[in-house]
Amino acid sequence: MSVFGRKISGQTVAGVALLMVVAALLPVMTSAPARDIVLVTRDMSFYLEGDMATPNPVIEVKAGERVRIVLRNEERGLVHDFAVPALHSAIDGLRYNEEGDVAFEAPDVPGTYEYICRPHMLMMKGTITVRAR
Ligand SMILES: [Cu+2]
Repeated sequence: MSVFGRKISGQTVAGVALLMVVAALLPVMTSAPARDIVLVTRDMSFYLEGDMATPNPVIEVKAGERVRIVLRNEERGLVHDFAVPALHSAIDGLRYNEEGDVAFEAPDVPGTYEYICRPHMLMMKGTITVRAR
Protein backbone atom coordinates (compact mmCIF):
# COMPACT_ATOMS: atom_id res chain seq x y z
CA MET A 1 0.00 0.00 0.00
CA SER A 2 1.21 3.53 -0.75
CA VAL A 3 0.35 6.71 1.13
CA PHE A 4 1.76 10.06 0.03
CA GLY A 5 4.09 8.21 -2.26
CA ARG A 6 5.58 6.09 0.54
CA LYS A 7 5.14 2.44 0.82
CA ILE A 8 3.80 1.34 4.18
CA SER A 9 3.21 -2.18 5.36
CA GLY A 10 -0.10 -3.76 6.14
CA GLN A 11 1.10 -4.15 9.70
CA THR A 12 1.59 -0.39 10.01
CA VAL A 13 -1.88 0.22 8.61
CA ALA A 14 -3.36 -2.22 11.11
CA GLY A 15 -1.43 -0.58 13.96
CA VAL A 16 -2.58 2.89 13.01
CA ALA A 17 -6.16 1.68 12.61
CA LEU A 18 -6.06 0.13 16.10
CA LEU A 19 -4.70 3.36 17.59
CA MET A 20 -7.50 5.33 15.93
CA VAL A 21 -10.12 3.00 17.37
CA VAL A 22 -8.63 3.29 20.87
CA ALA A 23 -8.46 7.09 20.55
CA ALA A 24 -12.09 7.22 19.47
CA LEU A 25 -13.21 5.03 22.37
CA LEU A 26 -11.11 6.72 25.05
CA PRO A 27 -13.63 9.44 25.98
CA VAL A 28 -16.36 6.80 26.30
CA MET A 29 -14.21 4.52 28.43
CA THR A 30 -12.92 7.22 30.77
CA SER A 31 -15.99 9.44 31.30
CA ALA A 32 -18.16 8.96 34.37
CA PRO A 33 -21.24 6.80 34.00
CA ALA A 34 -24.45 8.68 33.37
CA ARG A 35 -26.57 9.74 36.34
CA ASP A 36 -30.07 8.30 36.17
CA ILE A 37 -33.02 10.64 36.48
CA VAL A 38 -36.25 8.66 36.74
CA LEU A 39 -39.46 10.30 35.57
CA VAL A 40 -42.96 8.87 35.58
CA THR A 41 -46.03 10.09 33.73
CA ARG A 42 -49.39 10.30 35.47
CA ASP A 43 -52.45 12.51 35.06
CA MET A 44 -51.04 14.21 31.96
CA SER A 45 -47.93 15.31 33.82
CA PHE A 46 -44.32 14.32 34.39
CA TYR A 47 -43.11 13.64 37.93
CA LEU A 48 -39.74 12.81 39.39
CA GLU A 49 -40.03 9.33 40.85
CA GLY A 50 -40.77 9.71 44.56
CA ASP A 51 -42.14 13.27 44.31
CA MET A 52 -45.73 13.11 43.15
CA ALA A 53 -46.33 16.62 44.56
CA THR A 54 -44.49 18.48 41.80
CA PRO A 55 -45.86 18.08 38.29
CA ASN A 56 -43.54 18.85 35.36
CA PRO A 57 -40.56 19.48 37.67
CA VAL A 58 -37.46 21.48 36.87
CA ILE A 59 -34.71 18.96 36.14
CA GLU A 60 -31.33 20.22 37.30
CA VAL A 61 -28.12 19.02 35.69
CA LYS A 62 -24.55 20.25 35.73
CA ALA A 63 -22.84 21.62 32.64
CA GLY A 64 -21.28 18.76 30.73
CA GLU A 65 -22.86 16.14 33.00
CA ARG A 66 -23.80 12.82 31.47
CA VAL A 67 -27.36 11.96 32.40
CA ARG A 68 -29.78 9.22 31.50
CA ILE A 69 -33.46 10.03 31.59
CA VAL A 70 -35.58 6.98 32.38
CA LEU A 71 -39.30 7.40 31.72
CA ARG A 72 -42.04 5.07 32.92
CA ASN A 73 -45.58 5.62 31.76
CA GLU A 74 -47.93 5.03 34.70
CA GLU A 75 -50.99 6.37 32.92
CA ARG A 76 -53.39 3.77 31.67
CA GLY A 77 -54.73 4.32 28.17
CA LEU A 78 -52.41 7.11 27.04
CA VAL A 79 -49.14 7.06 25.12
CA HIS A 80 -46.54 9.50 26.45
CA ASP A 81 -43.05 10.27 25.26
CA PHE A 82 -40.18 12.56 26.26
CA ALA A 83 -38.20 14.94 24.11
CA VAL A 84 -35.67 17.73 24.56
CA PRO A 85 -35.84 19.27 21.10
CA ALA A 86 -32.88 21.62 21.60
CA LEU A 87 -30.65 18.67 22.50
CA HIS A 88 -32.05 16.38 19.81
CA SER A 89 -32.79 13.80 22.50
CA ALA A 90 -36.00 11.83 22.80
CA ILE A 91 -37.68 8.70 24.11
CA ASP A 92 -40.26 7.29 21.73
CA GLY A 93 -43.89 6.88 22.74
CA LEU A 94 -44.54 4.54 25.67
CA ARG A 95 -47.76 2.74 26.48
CA TYR A 96 -49.00 2.02 29.99
CA ASN A 97 -46.33 0.38 32.14
CA GLU A 98 -43.68 0.67 29.45
CA GLU A 99 -40.28 2.16 30.21
CA GLY A 100 -37.75 3.84 27.97
CA ASP A 101 -34.58 5.83 28.37
CA VAL A 102 -32.28 8.27 26.64
CA ALA A 103 -28.78 9.34 27.61
CA PHE A 104 -27.17 12.62 26.73
CA GLU A 105 -24.45 15.00 27.80
CA ALA A 106 -25.64 18.32 29.18
CA PRO A 107 -24.37 21.35 27.27
CA ASP A 108 -21.15 22.93 28.55
CA VAL A 109 -22.78 26.30 29.09
CA PRO A 110 -25.46 27.00 31.71
CA GLY A 111 -28.94 27.59 30.36
CA THR A 112 -32.46 26.26 30.22
CA TYR A 113 -33.92 23.74 27.82
CA GLU A 114 -37.53 22.74 27.42
CA TYR A 115 -38.62 19.13 27.72
CA ILE A 116 -41.97 18.00 26.42
CA CYS A 117 -44.24 15.06 25.77
CA ARG A 118 -44.72 15.52 22.05
CA PRO A 119 -48.35 14.31 21.82
CA HIS A 120 -49.36 16.53 24.78
CA MET A 121 -46.84 19.34 24.66
CA LEU A 122 -49.32 22.03 25.68
CA MET A 123 -49.76 20.41 29.10
CA MET A 124 -46.75 18.18 29.52
CA LYS A 125 -43.71 20.40 29.42
CA GLY A 126 -41.00 21.47 31.80
CA THR A 127 -37.52 22.85 32.04
CA ILE A 128 -34.06 21.34 32.24
CA THR A 129 -31.76 23.79 33.99
CA VAL A 130 -28.06 23.41 33.21
CA ARG A 131 -26.01 24.84 36.11
CA ALA A 132 -22.36 25.82 36.05
CA ARG A 133 -20.06 23.19 37.52
CU1 LIG B 1 -48.07 12.74 26.94
